[in-house]
Amino acid sequence: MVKVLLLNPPVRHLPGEARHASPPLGLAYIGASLEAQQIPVRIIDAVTLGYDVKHDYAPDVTGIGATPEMISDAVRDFAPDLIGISCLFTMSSCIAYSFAQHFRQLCPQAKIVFGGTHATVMARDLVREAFCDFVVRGEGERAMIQLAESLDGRRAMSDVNGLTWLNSDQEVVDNPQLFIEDIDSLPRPARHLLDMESYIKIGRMQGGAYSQKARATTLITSRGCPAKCVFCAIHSVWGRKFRGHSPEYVLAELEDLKKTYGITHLLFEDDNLTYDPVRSTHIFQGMIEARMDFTWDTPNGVALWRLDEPLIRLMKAAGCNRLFIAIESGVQDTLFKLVRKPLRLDQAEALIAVCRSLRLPTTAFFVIGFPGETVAAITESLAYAERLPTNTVAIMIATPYPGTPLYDQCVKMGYLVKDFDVNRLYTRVGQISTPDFTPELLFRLITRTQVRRAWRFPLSTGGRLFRKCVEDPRALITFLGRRFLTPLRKPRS
Ligand code: B12
Ligand code: SF4
Repeated sequence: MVKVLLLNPPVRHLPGEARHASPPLGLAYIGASLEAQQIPVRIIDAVTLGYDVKHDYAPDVTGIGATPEMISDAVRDFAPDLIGISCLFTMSSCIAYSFAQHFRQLCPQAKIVFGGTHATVMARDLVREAFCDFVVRGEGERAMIQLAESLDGRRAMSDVNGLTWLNSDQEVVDNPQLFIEDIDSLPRPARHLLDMESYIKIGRMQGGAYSQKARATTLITSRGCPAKCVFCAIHSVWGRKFRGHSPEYVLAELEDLKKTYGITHLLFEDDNLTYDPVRSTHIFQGMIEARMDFTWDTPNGVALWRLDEPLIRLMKAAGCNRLFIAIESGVQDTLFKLVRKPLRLDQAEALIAVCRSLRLPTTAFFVIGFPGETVAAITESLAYAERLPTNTVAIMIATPYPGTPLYDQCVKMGYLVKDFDVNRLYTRVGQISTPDFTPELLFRLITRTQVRRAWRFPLSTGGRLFRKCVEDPRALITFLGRRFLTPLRKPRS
């Protein structure tokens, strides 16, 4: 029987970027599916192993986590036949590749397969690399079982869902990629294959600033989103059809998180937690009826266009203690025409008022710097962000990830910056330059907005920081340096 090792590689770490460590849910789902077929599987999370150490993985590439050498013994001892490497983030992909190169030397008999958002988009290039045998495009649960069967001689390679591989003529073959229709048929993520205490102890999952003190963990209850926001990279893996776990499946997972790991705070990583209001109503009602007593938030942002007042009230009653909401632009025309998000600003404002009346803290996400956005429109959007009565706003720069309409548009129009660098595709590093704006201008505008907003809302997080900076100018220099200026530098970190 084929033995499978799954690796969550370290993430690239840019100056000023907050560190994170959250359970690699995708690998835990794959692990559970392999275990259900009695296929021996092990997960190594290189992020948490060596979390406190920064390493140079390649020239100009600093990341947090273990080096390939640090996990060599564990890999050699397990002697895997198939090594699966998760490669979600474009900006961290070179670290994933460096691990594969190391494994190639360490266990030359093992096949190496990549999966995840970035690998899915780059599949045809990746399989031509010496360190990569296969890429699974899209969801990995079924495909990894099929690939293991194929390596055991029980299935044709052409019959592995979403597999990209080289045939005997060295031609790249893309097997059809089918989505898993009934995601309740998947076993719950095998968190027992992870060191769950390490994430809880580190306490820096996405949105970690709000969950550090609790025993927190992440979960994802749905896949796919029908919207077409130009910067979004999820569709290559999840598709456009919304597929949700049933309330029963979710509530059973929540019970398990409480009983097995003593979790008290949840981070729903869904792209669209409330897309199906009936499903989400049952989930939240179920949490209340079972007196689960979690606090929870939505660090990945909820879609306001699928929310209404009764649902927000129910969310609050079910323990929601902060809503992260994706507004993106304060200019309706930009939202509809450039971002292509189906959100009406008047609807957003009404729902934010509901949150305020319920004393439910909110953080709004904004993105500026879309091709076609004029300086006047950007300034108007930022003025909106400055006034918006949410507790905080996070303003990001539009980032062209390969596989997104935004990337294709920038390539077509010649809008990628001259020193475009996939290793720096981070939402605080501008990589788009148009006749209207440069990354430097966007930075200046964002900084100005945050300072003005802090002045306008002195009791907000930004406002408190602002007062601290006024009292001690060194704090201001550190803050501005960390948050805004360092990402502009070339990345010798
Ligand atoms: C949670 C999350 C994070 C978390 C942690 C993720 C983790 N450790 O798993 C944190 C906070 C670290 C994070 C950070 C960032 N993120 Co993020 N994140 C997500 C999010 C919302 C959910 C990921 C998740 O858990 N999915 C659930 C599991 C079940 O799915 P999965 O991991 O994709 O795994 C499935 C498949 O991909 C595949 N698969 C995955 N690995 C493997 C391995 C093998 C061998 C195989 C066969 C298959 C396979 O099978 C799995 C099961 O079906 C996704 C959006 C999304 N819906 O996926 C964005 C997403 C992955 N993030 C994204 C981005 C842009 C970022 C940042 C760059 C943002 C920024 N600040 O600039 C940073 C990167 C930081 C860095 N230094 O590299 C983009 C990726 C785009 C890209 N090409 O880079 C996404 C797609 C969001 C989007 N809307 O576009 N993120
Ligand atoms: S609503 Fe969210 S998940 Fe859906 S396409 Fe837009 S950014 Fe992506």
